[in-house]
Amino acid sequence: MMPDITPTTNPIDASELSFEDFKTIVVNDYKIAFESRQASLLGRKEVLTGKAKFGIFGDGKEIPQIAMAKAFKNGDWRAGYYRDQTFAFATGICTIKEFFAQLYANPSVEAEPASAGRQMNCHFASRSIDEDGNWKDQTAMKNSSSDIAPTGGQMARLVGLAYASKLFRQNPELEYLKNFSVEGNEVAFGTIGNASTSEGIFFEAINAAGVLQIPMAISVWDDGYGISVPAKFQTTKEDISEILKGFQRDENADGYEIFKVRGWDYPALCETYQKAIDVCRTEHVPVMIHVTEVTQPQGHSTSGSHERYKDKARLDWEKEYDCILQMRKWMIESAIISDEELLEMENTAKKMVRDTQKEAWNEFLASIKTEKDQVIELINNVANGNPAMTRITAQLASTPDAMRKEVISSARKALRLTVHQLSSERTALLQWYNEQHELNAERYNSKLFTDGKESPFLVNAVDAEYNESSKMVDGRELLNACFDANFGRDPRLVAFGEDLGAIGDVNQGFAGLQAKYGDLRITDTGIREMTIVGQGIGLALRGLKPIAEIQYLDYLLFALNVLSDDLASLSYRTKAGQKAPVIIRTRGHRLEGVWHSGSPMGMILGSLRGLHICVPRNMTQAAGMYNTLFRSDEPALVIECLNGYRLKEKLPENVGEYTVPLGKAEVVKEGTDLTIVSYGSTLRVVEEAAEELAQFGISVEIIDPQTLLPFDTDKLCAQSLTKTNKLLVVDEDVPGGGSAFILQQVLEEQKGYYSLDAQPKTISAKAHRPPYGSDGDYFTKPSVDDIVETVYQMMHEHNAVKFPAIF
Ligand SMILES: Cc1ncc(C[n+]2csc(CCOP(=O)(O)OP(=O)(O)O)c2C)c(N)n1
Ligand SMILES: [Mg+2]
Repeated sequence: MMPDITPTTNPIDASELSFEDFKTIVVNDYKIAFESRQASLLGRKEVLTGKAKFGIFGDGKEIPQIAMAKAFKNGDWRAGYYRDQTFAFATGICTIKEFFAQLYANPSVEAEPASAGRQMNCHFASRSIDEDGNWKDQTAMKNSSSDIAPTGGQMARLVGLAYASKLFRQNPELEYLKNFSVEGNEVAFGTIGNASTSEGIFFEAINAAGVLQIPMAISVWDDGYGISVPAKFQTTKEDISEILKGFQRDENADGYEIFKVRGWDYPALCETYQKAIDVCRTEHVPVMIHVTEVTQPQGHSTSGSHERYKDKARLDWEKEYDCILQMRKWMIESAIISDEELLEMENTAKKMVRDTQKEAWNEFLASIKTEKDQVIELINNVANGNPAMTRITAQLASTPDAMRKEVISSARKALRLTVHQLSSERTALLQWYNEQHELNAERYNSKLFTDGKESPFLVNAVDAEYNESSKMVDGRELLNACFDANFGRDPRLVAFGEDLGAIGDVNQGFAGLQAKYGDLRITDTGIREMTIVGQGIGLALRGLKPIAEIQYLDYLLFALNVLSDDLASLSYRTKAGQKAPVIIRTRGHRLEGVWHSGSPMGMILGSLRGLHICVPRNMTQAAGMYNTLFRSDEPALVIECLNGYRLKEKLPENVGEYTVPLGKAEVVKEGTDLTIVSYGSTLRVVEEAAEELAQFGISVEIIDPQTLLPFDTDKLCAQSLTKTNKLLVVDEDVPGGGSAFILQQVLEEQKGYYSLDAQPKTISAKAHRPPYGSDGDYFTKPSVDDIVETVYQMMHEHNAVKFPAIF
């Protein structure tokens, strides 16, 4: 076995170093950079020869990243992008072998800890939880949040990672959380490409961090391009630090420290990073390091060549100002090392990287090779001279680097061809296939959620308790009491959002709680939905329990990218190596107008797999869901009913304790003729309709799934259909939105189709958003009239004598 150790970099403190020590550190830095370049060159070859599907590399950014790594300490965090391989090598966050394992999509967590082969290459992540979902000691690690491909997407999370340090430093109640922080001294390092600073999320995050005054250090790797598009189309004045000068702090106002340094100047880079990170860490001032004159020797990615869009002068300049070449020149000119010594070192490094690459490839192939040998033998045993079968094994045997897909597909084809054959050999093949199916589901499809010891499904079920003196209160007061009890119980809970702090949110759910728990725990934010969610993700990654509030469900769209790309995919894309138990609190469904009345459940169901989606019909159910979520570690979206805050509900005596379990539907009203499935604000409308229907002698059963993800895990809906044989789904999304999902769940997943004796129906809102005013609502959203008439019509079709047509 090759030792897979890439030596990490060390800080340079000139006052304490002998020349020999200095030389050792500098030469080692060069070596890391050189090895990283070799990995990039070889990585590209691996893609071009077909061993990997796609490659994007960190060539041209090596030296700035060495300098950044020197300032990066245990406990610090990174939120960066696909160019950061040298930083990852220099900090030990990734080894060269792991880099190749990811390039090949090795699905083993041991071989590829960042994503278990799920992410494209150069998408880095440290593993911050163990197999049971327990936190590791982050203060003893170099931490990297898991990268995502959408450019700029790391910025929202970066704000939260930095904001956590502020809370740890300023809130003494958090001192007991020893595994996450040492007095809030941790810096959150961000990296972004120059072109990606054109994204709105970048500007939102920069402003937020300036307002919050948090230890966020953002480096811009500026190579003058975003793929083929040069700076003049990307950035005003073609210079991001120039245009951000207004953020520079001065004696009158807080702001940023902004630095500009050339990407090929090793001594200047080391000095700049030391200075910048020092201010950031000690004073909690955000800093920006604009690293200019950066190159991209191999072009953007393996998808094309940069000769297409860079002119000769630019290409020549990039050759000359290659940062590795410049550092080499500087070392020789400064008499740090001789050309001969360097050549020898470079040759050793080249060989080391090549050997490591081969080893990673062989390890990747080894487990597939075993499966391939097994399947060939098993199929040959079944073949019994059948030429179609022997063709399958011959073809597989002659594919030396067969992928798992080819192995498994061969088994499936063979099973299809022998479907009429009853033999122990076929049974053996089938058994092998079934075992592999399980293994592959674990490899490629598992861990949408953490599924650890703090899973919401393991939270004890506690019923709401009432006594004779239990009061009737406004829904918002019930929620307020729930938040109060939980904030008193768990100092990790924080809540923030627009108007959430001083006035306690627009509907008063947090009224009075800032005064009680302080403005570090109950906090107003700017109007910035993406970074409100990012703030939640970063805090949750660092062990806190954030409630990130989106003021209205309609404005979830402004944060949907962060929710979908980052939060929802986090557990899956790290194969449960990281978790971010953020609770997104919002309010929606019918109220007034084109906005403030939305119920885009189809959008949510389609984009947020990886979150639990809670749709409580009232505040009692909402509080019970919060009580479950506050005691568990998976992310969720809770949509309160906008029109429910002033309705009276009975206040449970154990308002901070009772739980509503996720995935448990409730039969809200029993009935015999027809099953109505509904949730959220339409549920009350359905209940009213049921009363009128009773006057016609129609008995409906009403089921509230309570959470859409997961959906009715006990299959109460299908059970109800065995009695009523008729299904109506009512919600206020567009036609074919949330209601289509419910139909799929009840008819297909729960096999409810089996019990139907009438066409299943849905009532939803119209395809457009509702006009303002009560009439707009009536003619757009499902009304009592709509529900009564639809149910009646379904009964009419069943028995026209008893239920003659109304119209
Ligand atoms: C949101 C989004 N839009 C577009 C892309 C496609 N894309 C990938 S990289 C890239 C260019 C990024 O340029 P820059 O930020 O300067 O980084 P560089 O690759 O130059 O280091 C683009 C457009 C993407 N990944 N995400
Ligand atoms: Mg660029």
